[in-house]
Amino acid sequence: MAREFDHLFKLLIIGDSGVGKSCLLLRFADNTFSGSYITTIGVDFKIRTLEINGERVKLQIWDTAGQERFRTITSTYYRGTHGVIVVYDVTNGESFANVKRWLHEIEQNCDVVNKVLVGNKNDCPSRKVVVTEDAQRFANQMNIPLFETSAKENINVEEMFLTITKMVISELVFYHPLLFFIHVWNCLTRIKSMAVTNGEKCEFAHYKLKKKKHEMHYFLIHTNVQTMLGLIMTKFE
Ligand SMILES: Nc1nc2c(ncn2[C@@H]2O[C@H](COP(=O)(O)OP(=O)(O)OP(=O)(O)O)[C@@H](O)[C@H]2O)c(=O)[nH]1
Ligand SMILES: [Mg+2]
Repeated sequence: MAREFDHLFKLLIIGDSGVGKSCLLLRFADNTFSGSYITTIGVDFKIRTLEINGERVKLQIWDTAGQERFRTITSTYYRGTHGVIVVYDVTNGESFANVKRWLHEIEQNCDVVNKVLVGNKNDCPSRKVVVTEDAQRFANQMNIPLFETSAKENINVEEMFLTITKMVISELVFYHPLLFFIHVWNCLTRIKSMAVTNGEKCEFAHYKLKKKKHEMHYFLIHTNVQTMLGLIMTKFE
């Protein structure tokens, strides 16, 4: 029986109240948008499964409440999180200023986690107060990718979720040699079954197989270098 998914990741959306966290999630999970504002109470979540490089990735996306009165509840939801999406509203300077506070909260609750910074409501130039250059400079300083999105107009939403998912995958593959081998094994099995079941796709599958082999060598070298460096470091500690 085919597996339902190859990876299960938990993503968390945080940011000030009213910046559009729930709308981003609704756009990504259900491709819908509503102009009326219903503040989130506590936490809510939605699931969407993506196919990335032939692997099924199930995303469990937690949408937290931005309102101060729910802060204590929200902090418990950081446990087991693979990626955090920090949202501000490009039409609200205060929500951008508060991003530092949200990043600090992540630091206090997670050891190492993938992050993206999202400037939402990027659909009305006349109301925009957080200019792209300032946001980009800040994102570079913090070493976090920046996305300017619109849940309303469906701009950059899919790209943003895809990027953070790929960041989580590459980190997993990079830091855990065992997972790397499972990943390669999964790819090879999938490509093989594709080649068997679909005659005309054989050539394409063969090409992908060759490409995967290159990737495998690349990652092998990297993981070995990582391990060696780790060993050297422990000798000097
Ligand atoms: N113009 C515009 N409005 C948006 C966009 N995204 C959300 N909104 C509006 O902003 C308001 C707040 O959106 P929500 O998604 O509920 O905000 P939230 O961040 O989840 O707020 P809390 O649950 O209180 O933390 C709603 O009225 C939405 O219609 C967008 O991309 N563009
Ligand atoms: Mg909400």
